[in-house]
Formats: sequence, C-alpha cells, structure tokens
Amino acid sequence: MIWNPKYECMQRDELEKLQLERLKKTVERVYNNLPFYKNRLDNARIRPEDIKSLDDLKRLPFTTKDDLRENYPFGLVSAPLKDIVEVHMSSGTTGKPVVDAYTRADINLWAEVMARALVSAGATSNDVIQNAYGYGLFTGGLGVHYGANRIGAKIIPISGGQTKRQIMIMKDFSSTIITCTPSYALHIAEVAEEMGEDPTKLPVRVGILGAECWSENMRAEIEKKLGILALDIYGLTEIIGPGVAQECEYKEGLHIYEDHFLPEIIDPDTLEPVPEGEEGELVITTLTREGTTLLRYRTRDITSITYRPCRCGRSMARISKIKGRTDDMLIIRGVNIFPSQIENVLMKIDEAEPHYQLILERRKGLDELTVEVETTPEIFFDEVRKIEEIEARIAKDIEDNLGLRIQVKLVEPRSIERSMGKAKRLIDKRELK
Ligand code: DLL
Repeated sequence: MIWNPKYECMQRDELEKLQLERLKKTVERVYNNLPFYKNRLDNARIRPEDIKSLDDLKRLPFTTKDDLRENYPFGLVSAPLKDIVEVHMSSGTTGKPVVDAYTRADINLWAEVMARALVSAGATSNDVIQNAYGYGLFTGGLGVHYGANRIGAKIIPISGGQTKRQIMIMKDFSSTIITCTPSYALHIAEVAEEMGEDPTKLPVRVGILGAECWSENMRAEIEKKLGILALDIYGLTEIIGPGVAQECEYKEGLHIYEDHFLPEIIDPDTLEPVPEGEEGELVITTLTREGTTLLRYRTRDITSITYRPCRCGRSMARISKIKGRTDDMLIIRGVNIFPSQIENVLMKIDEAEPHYQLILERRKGLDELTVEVETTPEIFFDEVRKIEEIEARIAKDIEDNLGLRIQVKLVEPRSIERSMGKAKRLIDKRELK
C-alpha cells in the first residue's frame, strides 16, 4: 500500500516542476520574512527571481546547526510567532539546543509524511502501534503519534522506558507495530527473555526504528531476536522530526519525501555536490515548511542517494542507511572510522552480544580506541585464556574489515548501560586527562 500515490509515485519531470515552483516560493518567503536570509542572499548576490531552475539551488548559501544555535530560540522562525502552534527541540548534547517551530500547516505536513512512512512500513488502520519513542520536546513520540492518527491506526502512547510494562502492554493490547530506537528494541527483547517470554512470540510484526545509527547486521540481530521485520526511519528536529525518509519493505534505501524536502549530497570538505551513488553529507532544503524554513541545511549525516526507481513503485529518491555523522567520525592513527562500521563487524560474532561501547582515550599523545562488548555469562565466567582468544579474534576481524588495529575487551553481561532512547556508543575520556 502507498499512502499518497499522487505524490509518492510522481513522474520525475512532474516532480521537478513542483520542486522548482516550491523552491522559488520558499526563497522568496525567507528573503522577505527573515533578515538572516536576506543578508545571506544579498551577500551571495542572489535575489529570489534569480532562481530559474533546480540547478540554481547550488548558488544558495548553506545553513548550519551553528546558525540555528546562534539564533536560538526564535531568530530563524519564518512565520509570525502568533501562528506557531507547537515547538520541539533537540536534546543538544553540545552547546545550545536547536528549535523547530511549527505552524498548523507544518503539523499537518508532519502528519502527512509520517502517514507515508508508517504505511511504507506496512501499517494500516488495523494496526496497533506501540509508540515507545519519547514524548515531549523530542520529536519521535509526537511525530509517530500524528502519523498514526492520520492513518487511523490505534496508537498506544507509552513513550520510552518501563520495559517490563512495555512487554505486558504489548501482549495485553496485541501491539502489531513497535516504534522506538533500534537499541531499545534489542533491550525489549532482552527483558522479555528475562521475564521468561519468548520475544519472537510477542504479537509485534514490524519495528519502525530510527533516531540513531544502526548497521545492517544490527538489523539482522533485531529481526532474529524479536521475530519482526525491522525498518529504518530517518529524520531530524531541524527539518521536521521523524518522517523525512523511510524504508519500504524492500530495504534498499530510505525514500526521502522529495516533494517537501529537497535533498543534495555534498562533499563536506569542498562543499561541492558528489555524483549519484557516492557518499557525502546530506543537505536538505525544506520546500513547504512555514515555521522553520531552511535553505540547504547541512545535516552532518553521511549517506548516498539514488534516483533509480524502486520495486515498490514509489518514485521518491532513496538515501542509503546513515553511516554516521561527520562529527562522530573518529580518526585513529590516520584511519577514518565510524562507530557503525565497528558495530557491523561485532554483530556477526557469535560470542558477542549486541551491546557495546567505544572508549576513546589519549595515551602518550595518541588517540586509542577500545571496544567493550558484552559476552554471554557462559563465556564470561570461562577461562581467561578463552576470553583472550575471542578478544584477539574480534580484533583481527575488525582489522581485516576496517584496516585498524584496536583493543577489544569482553565485558560482563548487562554491564553496559541500556538506553531507552538514543544509545551512547562513544565514551570520550580524552578531555578528562
Ligand atoms: O532523532 C528524529 C527521529 C525520531 C528520527 C524518531 C527517527 C525516529 P534528532 O533528535 O534531532 O531527531 O536527531 C537527529 O539523529 O541528524 C541523525 O544523525 C540521527 N538519526 C535520526 N534518524 C536516524 C536513522 C530525531 N534512521 C539526528 N539512522 C540525525 C541514523 C539517524 N541516524
């Protein structure tokens, strides 16, 4: 099923016409309503009427997270403040958080793109959606909520946490879809087992998982442990929240809702576009947002894009699973590495449980990375020699795959903190020294 075939299956030339029309209006709006963009465009010597083709997008200035932070809270709102009906905010682990301000039409748009996403994952009005994304300023909870409302599914707004209760409710209410982060989905499986339940027997058939990076092998692990189809959902507060892009049942990339969010992939160093299929930073221009309208927003997320048609019939371009954020990339002894690449190797190792963290330290002026990964009780309480042998094998696997020798430490089951939302994979101990 496709929620909105008129747009989701639009012919490319028709879609481009629509995008151009919307782009022109967007540039005109921000130029006239926001001194910030008027200055930026004046400095780049571009006037709204200069936008004549989609190619002219390249001439527009970028917007960054710092721009949003510097204009906190409402400096970049492009609609009258009286028209704002809701605000959300990112958690902001570094510096000031970023704010998204929504008009009534923006909330409507959010429900529309989230309806597309849910239906793309197989949801119908017959489904019971257990929404374990956090409700509040985080966009996950309410984003899914609005989409579920739009398609007429039954929503259980349980939010994250209280895992035993999640499992009880899942059984009692016969939840068919779970929405949460991938790391929390694994934790649900783990707690179900501890409660003596077989997680594969729970009524859930689909997981709509996102908000953090997760590898293909992590997907396989979740699908096996919970006996579900696990699909990826992408989004960010600055653009709208979840519902920017979503996988369909073919799992060959996430369809990005291009009629509302115009994507580009650029080289983060040169800022030039990269060819189709090559990796780079995702940049998004909002085409229909009113409250927070952004030109060429640099997401910092690394992915690639393809415009090839998908077997599902949707014509919307697809981005590949996010590999990481430019700010999460580690450079260890000259090798660039993303935590998700290490995860992908760990998830294939039988003795390693899917719970890990990376510890970054500085020794003698050099950055050193250690992977701590949980193992099973049988192995953990076995001979030291056997543990060392497994650690060496994992380190070799990582070296063979990623070209980097790092230290591996098997740790006790349940010793790594579980998260109800986004998992913290990297512990950076460098500043503490
Ligand atoms: O995480 C929105 C969201 C909620 C998406 C629920 C999906 C589901 P923020 O808290 O602003 O918003 O964080 C956005 O999270 O720039 C990515 O780095 C990362 N991210 C989001 N979805 C994915 C994903 C929400 N599917 C930031 N894969 C983004 C990898 C993701 N990273």
